[in-house]
Amino acid sequence: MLRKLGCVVLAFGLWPGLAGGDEGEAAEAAESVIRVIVLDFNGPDGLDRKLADSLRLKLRRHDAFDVVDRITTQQLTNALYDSVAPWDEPQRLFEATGASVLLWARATRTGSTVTVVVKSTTAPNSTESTTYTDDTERWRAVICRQIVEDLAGRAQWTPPQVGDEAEPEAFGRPLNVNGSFDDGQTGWDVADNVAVFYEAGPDDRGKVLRVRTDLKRLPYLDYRRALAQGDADRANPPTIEADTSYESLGGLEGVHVRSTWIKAASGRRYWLTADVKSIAGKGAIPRIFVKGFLDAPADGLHELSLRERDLTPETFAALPEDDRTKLIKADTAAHPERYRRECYRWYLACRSQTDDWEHFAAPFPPRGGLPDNVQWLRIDIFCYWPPGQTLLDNVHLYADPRQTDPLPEQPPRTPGVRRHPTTQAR
Ligand SMILES: [Ca+2]
Repeated sequence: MLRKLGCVVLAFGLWPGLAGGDEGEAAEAAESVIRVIVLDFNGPDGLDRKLADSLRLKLRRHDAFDVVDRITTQQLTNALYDSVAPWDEPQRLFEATGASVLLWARATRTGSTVTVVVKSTTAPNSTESTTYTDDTERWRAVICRQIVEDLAGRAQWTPPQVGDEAEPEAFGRPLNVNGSFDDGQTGWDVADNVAVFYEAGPDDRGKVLRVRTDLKRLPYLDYRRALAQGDADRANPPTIEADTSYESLGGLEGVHVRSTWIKAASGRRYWLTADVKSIAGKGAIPRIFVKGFLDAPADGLHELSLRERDLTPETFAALPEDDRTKLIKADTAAHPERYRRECYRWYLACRSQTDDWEHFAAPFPPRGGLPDNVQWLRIDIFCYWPPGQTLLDNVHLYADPRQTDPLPEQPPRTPGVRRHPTTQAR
């Protein structure tokens, strides 16, 4: 837990233009960007250098701050200072970099407690000092966050959390097929009868999905591979030994159960709901992904298509270019789903706290509407750790009944995070 010692001299008043706005909208409230230089301070225990890097990174993510990079900082401090310390004559650095704030920090550890003394000098030369302590393993992240919040004079933006918005009392029809599983595997990956079952559930729920992850992984993966190649029979599945170790299926690959394709609508908001019951191996945390895809240009043949045409990657590559192009064109027209590329991902974490049925629901995207490059959606139920058995029912995808108009996509708030260049629709 963060325990702040001493007064917070950096907060509220150092930069009055930044203090006192609404949480979460720092960018709009900031009147100007403040250029900051963070010095490396090589303390005896090696904590300081990483702290300086973390602080630069965290400040850089904040719209209100512009940070001089580490290499420039090191080169300048070596070039500008000889007998005097940079913090004793900060004007040289201010003039060389255009920065108006100089920060340096000294970290010391006593037992599990880390104490960080941060000194800040604002141009022309007014130095303040603040002490922070933390005794958790995440001390660097905790203290950096506190420093940045103090510098900005406001709490850091917190992303939307599950539970922020109450679940609507009434939805329209689900957009996915057979989320109740009452029609068995219709609308979902087929049962493999080893890890994935559609069967009569308890508690008058009709049919439910049962997923096992407490299995030896290699025999199970061999079986799935044989199924994919038509060399195994679901109706006559192998007996696979149970395994609840870290080496188990749940400890490594986990089990995915995917829905059929759902046409996406850009600008739309959705809700995903699910009922989950952990039956053997308590505290299951299935993640129910909703993955977004686009129809992307193909530059080769899908492995299933190769097999269907009695081709291998080598024999395909040996064909004349015209023939390859024609084959790809014909196959993408016949099987567009094989060439879809993932371009969006969100998930509902169903962290069950009891061994009874629990209901989960959340809207997505967390902010704004669905990006316009998403053409298809697919629900992907992922069960993994702890190894055990999980029942799922009523996994429904709905259009948000509260939404009246399409919403624009909200871009990532972290600078440098961009949509991948290959995720453009064809
Ligand atoms: Ca059901």
